Amino acid sequence: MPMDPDWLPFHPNPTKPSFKPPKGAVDAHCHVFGPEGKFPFAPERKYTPCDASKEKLFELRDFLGLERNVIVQASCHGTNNDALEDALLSSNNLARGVAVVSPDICQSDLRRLDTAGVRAVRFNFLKRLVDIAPRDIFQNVAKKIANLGWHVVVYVEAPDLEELAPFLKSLPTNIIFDHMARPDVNEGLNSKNFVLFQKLMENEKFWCKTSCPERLSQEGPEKNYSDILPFMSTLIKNYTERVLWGTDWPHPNMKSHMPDDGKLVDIVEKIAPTEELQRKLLVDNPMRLYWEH
Ligand code: 0GY
Repeated sequence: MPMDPDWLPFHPNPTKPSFKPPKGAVDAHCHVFGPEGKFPFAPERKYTPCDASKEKLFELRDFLGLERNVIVQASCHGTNNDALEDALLSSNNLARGVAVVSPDICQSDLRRLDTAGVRAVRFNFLKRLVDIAPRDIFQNVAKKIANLGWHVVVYVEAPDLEELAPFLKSLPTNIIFDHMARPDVNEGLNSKNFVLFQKLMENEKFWCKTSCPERLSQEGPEKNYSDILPFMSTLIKNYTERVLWGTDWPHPNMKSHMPDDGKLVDIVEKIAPTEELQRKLLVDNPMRLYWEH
């Protein structure tokens, strides 16, 4: 099946970043797609991407000066984590995974994923990406994975946060928000939803990824996504111990433009202006969550 006609493939030759990430830096949000010939996309998917292989991902990691990846199961692969598992097993312990699992997954399959390097499940609340499961299904999955020491990664948009917050608080594991729960840049730092988001972040079970300027910025790459950067710096300053960063390569569903991954790395210096903040964001925090247990 060819990729969707409006699909933008990942950047063919990103710039070498001028910012040099600290030793051991982790890209804590990226994906592998296919290759479709070996790992077919899920029949229930909402989009058909281009192939984005583990080899390409690891090559980009080295080129950008990063050392590790957290690979997140994308919706186009549904609950079949074979491509993810294969990438983890060939990563030489340099990758961890976030899976999407079916509610009836058995403990032995969970243990196999754990051995491969999976440390979390993802709950996706974006209607354009998935048919959203009832809450009790998510609750049961969360219970199943809690005793493995895994956590839950949540993909939600800011307007849905208020309604979802009590449910998320009730889950038995840490919760990691993708892309800062997608704040609306036009509403500003003092908007009701971003204030609510920060209030949630006061609770130590919540973490977030200060990622995806390319999806959230209105100003775009010409202005270096500068309108979204204050959201990232605020979270990094206020919740330094519980923030992560990632490229989001290969940038699924980007329709406006394809970001230059090297330039995304250069943004780190702007949102985490000291060496200590950079080390926490890129090394200490993701290592604690994904490698050190
Ligand atoms: C992201 C963002 C998107 C897609 C997915 O699972 C996915 O398909 O996560 C998106 O379209 O916003 O984090 O990759």
